[in-house]
Amino acid sequence: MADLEELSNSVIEGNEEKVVELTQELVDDGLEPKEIIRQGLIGGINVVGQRFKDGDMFIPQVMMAAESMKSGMEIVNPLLAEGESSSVGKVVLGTVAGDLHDIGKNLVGMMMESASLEVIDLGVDIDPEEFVEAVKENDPDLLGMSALLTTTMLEMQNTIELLEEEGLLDGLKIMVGGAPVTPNFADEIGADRWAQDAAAAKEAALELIE
Ligand code: B1M
Repeated sequence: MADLEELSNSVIEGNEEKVVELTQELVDDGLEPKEIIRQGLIGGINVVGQRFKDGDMFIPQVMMAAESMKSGMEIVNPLLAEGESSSVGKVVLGTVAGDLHDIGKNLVGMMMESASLEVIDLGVDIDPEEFVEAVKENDPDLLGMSALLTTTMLEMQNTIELLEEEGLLDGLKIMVGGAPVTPNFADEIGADRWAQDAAAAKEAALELIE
């Protein structure tokens, strides 16, 4: 019989096939979906997050682990009873206009998902109007913007200004990050938080949404 530790280890190993098989077995054995998520899937990705932070795991391994966790989640999430949703908050995330770098943003999104945040990833090259539309449509708790180019980071400011013009900043937290973005810049443009890496972004998101 499958157990939760085996599931969590398979997430850490990034063994997607095994994660799917074990998750289904645990469901068939009648285990609570919440337990499967908390102790198996998220339990595993939390270890991955810590190892990544400590420099003991690298980007490709983290991505494989996150993909495995997601596949397990797809089996369990529909089984959660109404009002028992595993999401603790909603995040809209994207890379700003003119910028096609998405590796860091994807890692940030995966880490946030591992913390039970619902992430709506808009992709790359997202202009201020598109961010504004997504905020109107999804009513998120947090908007996260990523930029990797010194020439595109100013789009973060343009987006915040447009959100303000549209009266959408009430109750909406803003987080920015990416290699050229500094805490000072985040302050100057009126963002609520800057985060250095994906693990810090996850922690900051949870604090902001709390
Ligand atoms: Co480009 N690129 N690139 N590039 N590229 C950089 C960023 C650069 C520093 C390389 C260099 O010159 N040394 C330089 C920028 C210079 C500058 O502006 N200061 C550069 C350039 C110039 C360019 C082009 C203009 C090159 C050209 O065509 N002449 C071009 C621009 C294209 C465009 O965007 N319009 C370009 C293109 C590309 C590729 C397409 C080839 C590819 C991107 C592929 C992809 O993303 N799908 C690419 C890559 C891979 C890089 C480097 C090598 C690596 C970036 C990366 O993925 N890092 C990069 C040089 C480098 O950084 N060493 C470089 C790994 C990733 C995990 O880290 O993205 O920093 P990072 O994300 C971290 C944190 O920053 C933070 O957490 C992440 C995870 O820990 N974080 C957040 C990120 N977003 C966050 C959001 C948050 C919080 C934290 O809250 C919401």
